[in-house]
Amino acid sequence: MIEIRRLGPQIGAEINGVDVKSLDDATFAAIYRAWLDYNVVAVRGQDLGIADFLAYSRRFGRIDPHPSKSTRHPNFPEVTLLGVNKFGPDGKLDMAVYRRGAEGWHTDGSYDREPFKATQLYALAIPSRGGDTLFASTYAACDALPDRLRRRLECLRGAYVYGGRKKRTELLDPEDRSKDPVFHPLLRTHPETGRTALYFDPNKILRIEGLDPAESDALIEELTGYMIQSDAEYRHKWRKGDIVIWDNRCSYHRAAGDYPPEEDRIHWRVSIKEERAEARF
Ligand SMILES: O=C(O)CCC(=O)C(=O)O
Ligand SMILES: [Fe+2]
Repeated sequence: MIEIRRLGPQIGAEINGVDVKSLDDATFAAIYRAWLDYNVVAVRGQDLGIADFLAYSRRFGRIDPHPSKSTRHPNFPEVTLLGVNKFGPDGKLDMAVYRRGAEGWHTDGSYDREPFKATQLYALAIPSRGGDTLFASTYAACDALPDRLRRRLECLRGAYVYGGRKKRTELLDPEDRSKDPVFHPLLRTHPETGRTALYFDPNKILRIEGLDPAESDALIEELTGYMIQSDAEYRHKWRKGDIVIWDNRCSYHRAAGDYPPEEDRIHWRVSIKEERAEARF
């Protein structure tokens, strides 16, 4: 029997009592509903092969291979490997692999014309300490904006590229490192819940369209201050066999990036986009 338990005050839910390899449509619909309601969902205790992980992930939408080609699974390009090849040929810790996702709060795929709907991770190896993933609600960030700021954001868009202003593009192949920016409104209505969220990523934003550079920098700094609302966070402590999916349309996340580097922390990861046409089920 499926059991859904709320974890954080606004976001985060845990699901027990299911095997995602053999879910009927009604049980999947309950997981999907919980995900829309709680934005981050952890399904515990799964034992999956890579084809199982892909088949389950496709129930949420279309899987898109990540632009970081060097971290793709060699046989399954839609799957990104996290925590694999952490040490270079010289034996040195590769910080871009070890600290992937730990450089700050972010939403995945804002550099893409069609940003990621969801990101899903499956935990294959978990260190003895550290290595949590932190989440925060961007609905709450939007609700916290003062009226004057919210009204100002209504007609503004951000320009985004992979690597942002700091040009953190180490994980990309050299020929993929300079792409044109894409534009997204700073306030976005979630297409499935109808709620408005702050859509903003300080690591990938270049500037705010139509503002002079000083104004744009000042607004980026001001918005950064609203991202994390303390009653709207959830911190996931991983167990091997967890599948965690988060909704990039209404949450931020970051890796803690603090586990003992000599230990393994390995996940399969997929980026999921909106379905093009057909219904999901
Ligand atoms: O490894 C993690 O905890 C999350 C990394 C991350 O930001 C991502 O996979 O998008
Ligand atoms: Fe991320």
